[in-house]
Amino acid sequence: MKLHRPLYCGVLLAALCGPRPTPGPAPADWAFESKVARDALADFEQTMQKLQREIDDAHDDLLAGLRKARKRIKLPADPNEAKVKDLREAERLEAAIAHLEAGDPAPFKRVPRDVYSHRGNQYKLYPDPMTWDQARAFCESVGGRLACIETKDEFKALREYLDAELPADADRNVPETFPWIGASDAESEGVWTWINGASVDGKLFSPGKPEGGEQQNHAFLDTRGIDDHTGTALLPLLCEWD
Ligand SMILES: [Ca+2]
Repeated sequence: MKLHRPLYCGVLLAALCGPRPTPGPAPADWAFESKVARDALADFEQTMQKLQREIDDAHDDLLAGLRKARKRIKLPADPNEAKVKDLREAERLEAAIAHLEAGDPAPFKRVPRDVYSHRGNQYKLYPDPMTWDQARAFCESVGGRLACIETKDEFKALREYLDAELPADADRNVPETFPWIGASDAESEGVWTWINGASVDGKLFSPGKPEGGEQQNHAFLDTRGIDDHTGTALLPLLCEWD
């Protein structure tokens, strides 16, 4: 994961990567000689810093509002005499306050631009290849997870999306065009599960797959379904938000 963080989570995507990012200086290989480029970068950095201040202020306002709401709930000394409704609301507020006080961002869904939507879920193909573990960590770093494909309908829709994302002249039968998805049988050979805990429907495997036995324990999507591969292979990845 560390290897890829600078690649994706530099200045451009700082707003998407990790909790409450603080904009840092541009990477060394962005030390442009062109004045136009340097000026554009300086403008961008200024905007990012301004946005960061606004995010910090909004965070503080939210925390203050939640604390105020909690203060307004007066619970009797004996919890047995409290109304259930008040107790539950106090608990919810206290949990949210603790979350924000720990410095974690408000848990809103963060979905990047240019996602593909299907039946309430969003998906995005990231073409830069990485290992399965790195792909899993990357999707989590942008607020999603490696895609879990649980129905034939979802597979069909995603296949259309992936085909549309590839250049028209791309060879669609080479592994370089197949993305990692979130299934594995690494824990127990032959028992394929999605990272969301669901079992993999055997009917969704590509014909003749899985075939790699103990050598291949991580899933990618080929043109006909789920396929197995060695987790250290470098492939593109498909993230999902729900
Ligand atoms: Ca296996």
